[in-house]
Amino acid sequence: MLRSCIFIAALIALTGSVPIQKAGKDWYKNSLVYQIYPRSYKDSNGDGIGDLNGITSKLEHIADIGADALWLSPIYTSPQVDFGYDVANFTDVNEEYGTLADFDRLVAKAKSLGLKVLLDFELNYSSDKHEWFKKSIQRIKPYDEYYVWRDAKIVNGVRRPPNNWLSNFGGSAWEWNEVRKQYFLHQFAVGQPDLNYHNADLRQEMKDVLTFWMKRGVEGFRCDALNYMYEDTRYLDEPLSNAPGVPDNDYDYLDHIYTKNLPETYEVLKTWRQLMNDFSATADTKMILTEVYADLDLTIKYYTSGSTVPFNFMFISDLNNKSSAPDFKRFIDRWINNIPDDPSYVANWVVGNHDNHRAASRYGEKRADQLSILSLILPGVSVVYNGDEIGMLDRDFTYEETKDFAGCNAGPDRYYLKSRDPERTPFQWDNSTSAGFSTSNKTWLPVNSNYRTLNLAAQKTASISHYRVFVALAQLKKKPIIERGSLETVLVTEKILGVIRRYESSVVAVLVNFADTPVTVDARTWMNIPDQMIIYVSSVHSKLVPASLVDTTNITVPGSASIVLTTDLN
Ligand SMILES: *[C@@H]1O[C@H](CO)[C@@H](O)[C@H](O)[C@H]1NC(C)=O
Ligand SMILES: *[C@@H]1O[C@H](CO)[C@@H](O)[C@H](O)[C@H]1NC(C)=O
Ligand SMILES: *[C@@H]1O[C@H](CO)[C@@H](O)[C@H](O)[C@H]1NC(C)=O
Ligand SMILES: *[C@@H]1O[C@H](CO)[C@@H](O)[C@H](O)[C@H]1NC(C)=O
Ligand SMILES: *[C@@H]1O[C@H](CO)[C@@H](O)[C@H](O)[C@H]1NC(C)=O
Ligand SMILES: CC(=O)N[C@H]1CO[C@H](CO)[C@@H](O)[C@@H]1O
Repeated sequence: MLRSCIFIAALIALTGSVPIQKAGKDWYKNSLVYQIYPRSYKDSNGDGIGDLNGITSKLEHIADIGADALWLSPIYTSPQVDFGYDVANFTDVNEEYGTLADFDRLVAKAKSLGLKVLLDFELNYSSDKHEWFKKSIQRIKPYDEYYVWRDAKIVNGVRRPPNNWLSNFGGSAWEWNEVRKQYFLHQFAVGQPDLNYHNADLRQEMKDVLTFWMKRGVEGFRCDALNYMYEDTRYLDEPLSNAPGVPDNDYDYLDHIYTKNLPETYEVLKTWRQLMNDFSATADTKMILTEVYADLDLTIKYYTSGSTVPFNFMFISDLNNKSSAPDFKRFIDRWINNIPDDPSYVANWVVGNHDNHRAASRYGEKRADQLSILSLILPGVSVVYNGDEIGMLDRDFTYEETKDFAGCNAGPDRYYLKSRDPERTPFQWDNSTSAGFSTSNKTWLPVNSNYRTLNLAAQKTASISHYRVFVALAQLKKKPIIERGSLETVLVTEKILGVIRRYESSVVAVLVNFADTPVTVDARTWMNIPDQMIIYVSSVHSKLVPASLVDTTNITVPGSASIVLTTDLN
């Protein structure tokens, strides 16, 4: 039962100032990492493309939402075939995004706001425009072995690729080079030749790249597609996956036993961790985030190989809007129970990213806040993609509008299954031209037409908004109860997931309703919480009033709503 009993103190707590970010060796253990997609964040020069100076001008927003670190998707020199994931120079900034001097200004301002800067590290391949590749084609030492070159297989007098390996973007992973008269491997686009980590000179080059950026103040790296780093040097055909309905040129047609998750990957990661620890023994712990879409045991192994945050993609890969409360409980418990037993290892919760549909689109608008609530109340590192703090939605694209070549390659009938454009549209700052992203009305990807109502400025002034929910949660996250409190997950009913954090005499309790109709429960008994608690925040569509007192013995959770209750607001 709800009573509209408003506490003045509660309101002050809800609108109070943002706590200071943490420093020190343990800073990462209860941190909020905010992912920025630079091309779509903020355009400072009116060319319709986001840039570094744009990001610098918006760093206050990142501090305001309580982030500890910002991770920039690739900013390196690139022909932009895969929007920056194809790197032509690992130690320079893409012209469209600015210069190294702009980068230095970004880092300096971030530091002044207590924010750490993390970079994406594209370790697996380079662009075919990279000098190394040009020299490798010419067989110039030491570059000749920087890439994976193999002779053709001649079948009945016809030249064929060395084996059946497929690219993640469809078709053979091998491309013939007329000059060198060999095939090179590209597990992604043709313009992204795979680097050869079996070569010691190449391994050293990549370490030098890490050092280059650490000298410029970078405090961690997110390693892209790490599990593809090595492949089996016997170059055997991969077996068929027998996945139903998958065409024979689709990556999912094969079972990737020779090109993914090889044990050498873990060894290379350990050398990078050592390098980063040695770089500055007195500084805060450097963060390594590893992107691996793999089974739990393979993912968990990255903890003990130097990763601070082996991305936990459960909210993306394992769970969706059809999942039940027991499904959520099972996956959350499984992760918590599998973290290696050492206080240096903490959980992490990824809400969304630039490769997957937006959280509010995956789970539906009524559940837009559910993942933010769970990721910020559960212990450990919360990883949030820019725009999710205001509940941005996917934009539907036609095939003609599609820019992402993963979509273009899939063709007009399947592009929408592969394209990542929907979740990459410009950030919606306000209701002015191009949502305040750019002064130009022509932007590299179209702005979602919902920006007139769905934007940051509007959400800052509204009394209830995704932004307000998010900021309130981030403030709560800084408190000892979330940083150090105990954790329990319970099924209050088959439809209601409960998450309880306790610290000294305080309690924070989350109730998530997986039914789309209201459910009334005795949360007091099933969650062992006080009879009366205060609504700290609740999902926007719940229509519940923050700071009101509830009787937990008979509490009604609206359909699809999530509620965060507290015992006190101090
Ligand atoms: C990469 O950029 C750096 C500037 O940091 C420049 O000095 C270097 O020559 C470039 N390397 C290549 C291979 O183009
Ligand atoms: C549930 O997810 C599917 C797939 O992402 C989506 O198409 C559908 O709109 C979602 N349902 C709701 C109610 O949003
Ligand atoms: C875009 O801007 C140009 C120049 O300011 C203007 O002429 C045009 O009407 C605008 N287009 C749209 C769709 O707003
Ligand atoms: C645009 O946003 C401003 C500030 O948020 C607001 O005052 C104004 O009413 C909005 N205009 C429209 C047309 O929504
Ligand atoms: C619980 O609350 C509902 C209304 O939300 C009310 O109808 C019901 O009588 C209450 N039950 C008890 C035991 O108080
Ligand atoms: C995803 C990707 O391109 N992975 C490559 C990473 O680098 C190794 C170098 O040995 C390649 O073989 C992988 O295919």
